[in-house]
Amino acid sequence: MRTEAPVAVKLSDYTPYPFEIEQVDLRFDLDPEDTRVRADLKIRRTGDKGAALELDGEALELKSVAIDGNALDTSAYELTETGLTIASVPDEFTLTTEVKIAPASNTALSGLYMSGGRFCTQCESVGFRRITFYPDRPDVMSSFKVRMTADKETCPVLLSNGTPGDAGDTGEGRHFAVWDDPHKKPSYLFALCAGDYDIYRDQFTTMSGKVIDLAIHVDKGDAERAAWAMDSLKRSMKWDEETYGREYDLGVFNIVAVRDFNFGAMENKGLNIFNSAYVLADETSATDADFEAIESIVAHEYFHNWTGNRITCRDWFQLCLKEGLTVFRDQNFSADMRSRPVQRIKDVIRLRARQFAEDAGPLAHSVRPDTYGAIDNLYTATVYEKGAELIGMLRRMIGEETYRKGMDLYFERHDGQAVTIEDFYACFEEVSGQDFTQFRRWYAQAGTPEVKVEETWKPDSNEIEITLSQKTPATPGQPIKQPVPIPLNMALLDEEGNLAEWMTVLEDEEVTLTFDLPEGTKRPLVSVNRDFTAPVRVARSLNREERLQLVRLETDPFNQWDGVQTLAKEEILALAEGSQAEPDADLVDAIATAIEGALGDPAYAALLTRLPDVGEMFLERQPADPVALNTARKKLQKAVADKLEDLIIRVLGQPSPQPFDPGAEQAGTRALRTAFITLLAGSGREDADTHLLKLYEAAPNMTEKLAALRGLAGLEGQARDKALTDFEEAWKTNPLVMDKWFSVQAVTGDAGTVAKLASHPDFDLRNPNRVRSVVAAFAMQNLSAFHAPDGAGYKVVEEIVLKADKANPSLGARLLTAFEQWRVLEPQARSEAEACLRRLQGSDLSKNSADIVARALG
Ligand code: 0A1
Ligand code: ZN
Repeated sequence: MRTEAPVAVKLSDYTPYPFEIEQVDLRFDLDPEDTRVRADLKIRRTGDKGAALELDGEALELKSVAIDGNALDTSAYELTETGLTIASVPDEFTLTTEVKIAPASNTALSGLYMSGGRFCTQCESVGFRRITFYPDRPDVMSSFKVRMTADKETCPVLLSNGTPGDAGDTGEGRHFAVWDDPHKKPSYLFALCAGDYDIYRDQFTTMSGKVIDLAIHVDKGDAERAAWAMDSLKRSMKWDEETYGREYDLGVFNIVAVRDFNFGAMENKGLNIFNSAYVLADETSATDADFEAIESIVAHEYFHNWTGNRITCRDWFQLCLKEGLTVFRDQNFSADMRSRPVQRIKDVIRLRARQFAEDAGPLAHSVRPDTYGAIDNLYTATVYEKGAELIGMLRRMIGEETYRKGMDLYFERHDGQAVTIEDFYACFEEVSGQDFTQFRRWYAQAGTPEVKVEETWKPDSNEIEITLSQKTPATPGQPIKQPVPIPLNMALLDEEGNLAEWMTVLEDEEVTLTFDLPEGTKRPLVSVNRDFTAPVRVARSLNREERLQLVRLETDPFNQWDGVQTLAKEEILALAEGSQAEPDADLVDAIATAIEGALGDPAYAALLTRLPDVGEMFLERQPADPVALNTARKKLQKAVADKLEDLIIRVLGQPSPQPFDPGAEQAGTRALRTAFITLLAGSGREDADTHLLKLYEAAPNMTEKLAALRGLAGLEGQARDKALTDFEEAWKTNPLVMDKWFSVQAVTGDAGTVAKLASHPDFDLRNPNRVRSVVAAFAMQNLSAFHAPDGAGYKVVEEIVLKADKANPSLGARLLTAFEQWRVLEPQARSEAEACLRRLQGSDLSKNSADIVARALG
């Protein structure tokens, strides 16, 4: 059977809801197979007299409907697969509905479901309609009161949004609890959790002296592993007070960790629900990357309390209003907690890997799209990551102080409202006196602008002319692009340092800047887009010599790193295309020198060792041959490893810092150690495997253990098998660590490895983390194997995704985005990928997946 792609929803069709829901009273009688939900909605007409009451509802078994206590006859309403319509309703009334749902069979993980035997919810974007009939849209905000009853033994803890009220026994082994949320909210922020947890508790005193009770709920026995998440939460609360003047607004803040979750975490009011991967961490079971991710996701969800919850989105087209802004806030929090330049580089790596690729392929869409098919597919790198870059540009253009004034005005003016991007920018226009009409094109136009830089040096007059021009490539549905304002931090550099530094906002298609320099000045070098002030691709026709010189003189840490990246990219391309047989010795020297020169800042040095990923190279030259690119990348990596051999052996011969601390300083030291472990694995040294096995066995923390395991996984032989067996034996009862075991093999193996992993007894199609640890790891991080010319990579992924998609459409669709780059591939892989997409299109896919496949095929 073939599923049609969903019908598009359009921004231009927006109309306000014609009723206000003044109060929502929910009563849950919780049971895994038969949960009853009674909703009393106090409703008042605000729009058209004749408007029918339309409520969303999905997978609900309606038991009764009443208006002001009078049961409605089936002829008084229309019930469909997607909702309930009552044609004639009074202007003010209370609607009561009762429905039955079955959380235990909800495998989509949207609405009320069970994870690890506990009840939990996920309502963004459209999960609430799977709990009760309701206008499930973000611009309908209401006060919610919740009363739930559940089995006392299996569910001793009962949580919802807001603050707890009455609680007690109801007899027959059941008990109840009431939660009241004083803040009006849209339904997507509703949450409920019930189960037996271990609880890690703490308190936070806000800037006005209010004491907040904080609690993180985790699986039995895991409480101590929530310590870092709690620490991150308290630092986030403090940071938002200091940086944005935002105080927490309820007496309690609860977090619940669940093992089965489609995304990272969810910002439900006062009750954040997290994928347990972003809560649980300790030295032996979590890597520094895990600690870092926990810190930033805890912050992200907490920051949503103001940017998302107090002020929310009018409709889902405005998703970037809360997500871009909140990512920008969490990135700055992380930069303040750690190192600003290192954070910037990591943010850009992520942006380029995920967003630039999205922007360059068939799934490209603008930061605020004006149409969508399946709403779950709107949670993209473009909305999140590019959305954050746009706020960063706004701040650079008006300065930090004015940015803060604009945010203050936004909070003051729109608190309690559901608003649009236009409302947001109106605040900044008011405080800055600037017009952001042209800037808002960034929200409407998809595609990554390319900025071309041309320089002319006139030695006779000591003048340098710099011509900057911009062009955004066509994207699906948007053949013609207009110029956008591009803020570029620039500098002129010479042997002594910076001759000049400034910011140019490139507003037109082209601009020429001329600088008169003092007599006798040697030709300066031009540094462009320092600190990556704009999310653009910079094109310059510099030769290797000039680029090497630029890396040597660069004073901006981001650009120095980026200069090395560009050199490495060109080298990998030359090696892959065969125009060069071996890596250039000067270039390898330059990379090694840059690394050696940065040893004082090990986190930064570690980033300098990183070579561009194969996927990044797809954007550089097409058609792309992933296998050749991977071989070329390895060649360059080996050359760098050879050059740094003594240093690597010396650094790895030193002990890892003890006692363990997850903070930035030690993490930096470990980052360099793991970078060197990776180089050692790629060195081709005969004793690499025994050396790696020793490092694996001796590693006192998961960061280094996993780096060694990953290095070994990519080699053949006994050392590899020994380490993989040992790791599995040691961690078989810890699912988060076992996810890592699955994923190291998926990123280093081939289609056969994936098939084997998928038939492992612990492979669980119902658990998104586990499925991602195999399929996403393989299809998104092991590109030479996924895009193997014989199509075996595609086939194995297709098979698993078809099964996963049946149970969980959101998961299935996300995995299928791995195909987004298929058109740029070399002919064999390309035709296999197309054949696979066509097979998928002819299969029984969820609407979410059908949407991705249809767009990918375009
Ligand atoms: N709002 C959350 C992310 C999120 C989005 C959708 C979800 O289910 C469909 C779940 C979580 C965030 O930005 O953290
Ligand atoms: Zn978010």
